[in-house]
Amino acid sequence: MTSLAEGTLMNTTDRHRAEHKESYACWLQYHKIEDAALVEEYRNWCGNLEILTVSLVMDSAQKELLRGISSMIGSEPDIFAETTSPSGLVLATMESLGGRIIVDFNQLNDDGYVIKAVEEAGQKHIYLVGKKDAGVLYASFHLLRLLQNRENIKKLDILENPKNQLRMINHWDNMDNSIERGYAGLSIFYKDNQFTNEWNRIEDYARLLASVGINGVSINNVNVHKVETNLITSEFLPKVAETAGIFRAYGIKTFLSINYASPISLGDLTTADPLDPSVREWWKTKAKEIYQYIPDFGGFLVKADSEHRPGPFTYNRNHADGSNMLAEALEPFGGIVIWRCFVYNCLQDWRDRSTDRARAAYDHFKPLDGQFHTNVILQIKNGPMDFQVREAVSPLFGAMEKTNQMLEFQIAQEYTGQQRHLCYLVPQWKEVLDFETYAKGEGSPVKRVVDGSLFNNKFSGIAAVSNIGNDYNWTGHTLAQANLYGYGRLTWNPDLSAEAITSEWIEQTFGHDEAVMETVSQMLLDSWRIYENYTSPLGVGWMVNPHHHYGPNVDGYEYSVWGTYHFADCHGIGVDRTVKTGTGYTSQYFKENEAMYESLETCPDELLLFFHHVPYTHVLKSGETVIQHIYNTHFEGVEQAKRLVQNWTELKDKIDGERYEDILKRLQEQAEHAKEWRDIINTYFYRKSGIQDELNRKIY
Ligand code: GCW
Repeated sequence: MTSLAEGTLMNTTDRHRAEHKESYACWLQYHKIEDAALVEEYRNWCGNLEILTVSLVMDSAQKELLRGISSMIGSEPDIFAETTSPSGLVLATMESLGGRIIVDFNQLNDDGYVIKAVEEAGQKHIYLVGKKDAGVLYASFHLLRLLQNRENIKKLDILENPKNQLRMINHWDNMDNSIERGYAGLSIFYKDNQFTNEWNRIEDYARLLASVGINGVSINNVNVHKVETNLITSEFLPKVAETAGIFRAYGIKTFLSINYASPISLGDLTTADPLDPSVREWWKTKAKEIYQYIPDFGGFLVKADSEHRPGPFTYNRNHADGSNMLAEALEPFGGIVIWRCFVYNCLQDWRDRSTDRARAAYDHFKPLDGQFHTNVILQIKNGPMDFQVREAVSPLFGAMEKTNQMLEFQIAQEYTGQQRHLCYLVPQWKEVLDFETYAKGEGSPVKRVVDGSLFNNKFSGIAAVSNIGNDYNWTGHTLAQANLYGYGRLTWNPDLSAEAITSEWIEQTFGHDEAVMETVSQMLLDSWRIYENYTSPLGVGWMVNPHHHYGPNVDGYEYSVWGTYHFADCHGIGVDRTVKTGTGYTSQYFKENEAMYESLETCPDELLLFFHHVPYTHVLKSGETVIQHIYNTHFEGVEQAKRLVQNWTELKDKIDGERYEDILKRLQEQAEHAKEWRDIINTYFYRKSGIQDELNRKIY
């Protein structure tokens, strides 16, 4: 019998599914195709399903194809288990394909697949073939995407391999159901320190993730508090296992964030020293227990010795000692340790110019290169600070030749408008992935470091902090769904263009109207720079209210109580991170980048204040002075935010009522809030600098 609470919760998901259909379905809309000829064509090719492999993941592929195809062409495909089907789809893995078609499996990696249309003896088959069953699932979602986008499928001949091996989402969900930096409702996993048991929502979530190729998920906050420490105990492991079971059916492995001090917190030992034999034994036993519940458990995600979290430093051990101990415990079961490099001294005194938060990750980790076990991966935030609207790319990428590395993005818009402002991050992520590190000379972009190809790593990939919650549209701002979609697609293939990902998403989400395609695409692609225009300028960062990080507050950075982190005074602004006169941070880059950032002449405008302290009258490459740039961009940003509203209203008759209104409300709020940003920032710098706006606009 389900409890009352469970019953009510189940209803929430069902209600969202039924009453908020479009909002809830995200990009898996599967709207009925109106063009009769196209329906006929698709029915000829996809009217039957022949399934040559039996597995949990194959079942998911079958379910999704049935759901999508029935809904789009209006009739349910018949299913054949034998090789007897007339025309239709054929789902097979390397093992079960037999000689049906020739596939060079050497060209496929573990999650790769082939989609091939073959017309023979009056029969039309589309083969969806994976090296393994996960590949078949990805191929199925790929085909559904093509059908949703009304593509011609007659001549399909596709070979796809994900470029990244680990394609992960990190949840910062707490068991009381709050989400650290969550902007779309409450946790979909937990409530009142228990699991919600809302399994149908988790399954829908798994579908969304698998549709864009995600294959790993960590389900609790990296800040592991008291209750969540118990996730690795028999109290909660059965529920973790149930959750993992749902994800498993979609090719997704489950990971947990752990409390480094667990042996103490769970009351078993008095130390968590990684070199203490009793601690090592404790984790080995613990790993064994976890794998009894979840045989394919992914491993641990660890935030240690950062922002007051426990870690090996307490025992005078380093990050290699700390992570290797866990790695040894997981190794016999094939698990991995993902160890975060977001380690810095949050009590740093910013008046002391010999310390610099930006330096911290590199300073801590670089000297340890070569000391980590093969099943440890270091997870590095895209920038050395913290998911700012603009910051430099972390110099750690490529700096540790003998260490597995992965990249951490944040889909949640902590510093970029918290899913109340529109800020589509794919263009920013592209810049990071394409950033040339020069680690092995030219041709060493970040994307080749984190896909493991540059240094031939055993493990590698990309992770990102989730932006979803239990809101009926999952992401608060309906257009923020595009960030989740784009993250997945880009992680699958970092070479896809932002434009291509964006159009794919719009078509699946809103349909094929040209005006919708054009307008929404422009809105999304411009939105990051618009947001940057009216917020923190030229890479200096923050300027948000302390702690919750929303809204303008120039001096608001919570960790700079001794003075401002931007070093603005009546003469100038910016952080001197040069070797010559500043914190020396630039020396952490390979020499080409060091030289570029070190010199005022070659440092790009958009990062000028990240690297240099300059007078307000310093002239940018754009020809404007720094102060005039601040005024101009802030005035312009507000106009652009207003235009977003205007552009959207022109689509009124082309979008369903709920999504139209939801998005409109957020855009209006953004336009209002942008004015507040403009006024606060412009006033601040006008007062500091005493310099008039050249165009004599009203500053305050
Ligand atoms: O960005 C900061 C956030 C913290 C977060 C931390 C981290 C989970 O403000 O909320 O804690 O980064 O990445 O560990």
